[in-house]
Amino acid sequence: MNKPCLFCEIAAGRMEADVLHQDDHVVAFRDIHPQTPTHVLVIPRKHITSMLDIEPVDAELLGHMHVTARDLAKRLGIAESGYRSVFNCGRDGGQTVWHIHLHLLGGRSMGWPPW
Ligand code: DGP
Repeated sequence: MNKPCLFCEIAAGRMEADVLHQDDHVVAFRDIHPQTPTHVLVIPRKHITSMLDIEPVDAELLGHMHVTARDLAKRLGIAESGYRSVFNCGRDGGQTVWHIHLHLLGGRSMGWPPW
């Protein structure tokens, strides 16, 4: 039997996470290995394996993920100083969990380009 998707399990409440927001379409929770003082993941409840698999029908959902990240940035006090929101896609993009997630990173100055 295939292992259940980790982020589907979190979205369904079957696996523990520090959830900061949830609604009918998305769930946001703190990353277990934070890379910045504030590091939150915004995921869709709908299982989408990677950004390679998004469809035109998902446009509103993806927009909602960004609006959710912006609202959380304000709530968590990182909006004024600035933050980064990023989707990692595939091996070279650094993706390790195969359910799309928007990283919301902030709380310190970040460099560019990423290495
Ligand atoms: P990515 O490398 O872009 O696929 O990011 C996956 C992120 O997911 C990574 O920053 C660590 C985080 N993560 C992995 N497993 C768990 C978990 O069980 N709980 C939480 N909260 N985050 C996790």
